[in-house]
Amino acid sequence: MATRIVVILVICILSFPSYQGRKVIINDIECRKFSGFQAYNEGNVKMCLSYRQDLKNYTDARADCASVNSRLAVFNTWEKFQIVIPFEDAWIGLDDLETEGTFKWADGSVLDDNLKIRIFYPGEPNAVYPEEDCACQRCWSNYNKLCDGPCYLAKNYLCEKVI
Ligand SMILES: [Ca+2]
Ligand SMILES: [Ca+2]
Repeated sequence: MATRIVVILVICILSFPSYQGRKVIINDIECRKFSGFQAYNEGNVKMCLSYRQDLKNYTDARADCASVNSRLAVFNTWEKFQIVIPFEDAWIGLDDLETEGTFKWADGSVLDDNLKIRIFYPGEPNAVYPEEDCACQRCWSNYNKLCDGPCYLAKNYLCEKVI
């Protein structure tokens, strides 16, 4: 009986795509030459990301990414968004700091309306407080998508190397 449980557990672990559902490409060398960065993929899309858990506000997170020649990560397609889904309480490169209600990615492009509906949690962005100008992934445990939240909050964040 105990053996059977162990076997089932091992099968479950081996069949899990990767750690916590994150789609890491284990053997990628292109990204790993940059300290702290790993390759992730979804379909034909590959992204080079660093998940930083040292809790910074949005401005400081953005500056930290820039200090290693990267940017807050841009998930501007549905495929790319699949990559960010498992990450928790993390700033990404999306905000409406410039014009309230117009979300822009860290590459300067405006968030597509159709994508906006799909990547924000239902009812978000809601600008409950005037300072809710920054997009955060899984800001609350039951939220598996983006919310707009106050940019001064200290959170994890995702940097992206454009390669
Ligand atoms: Ca806002
Ligand atoms: Ca909100």
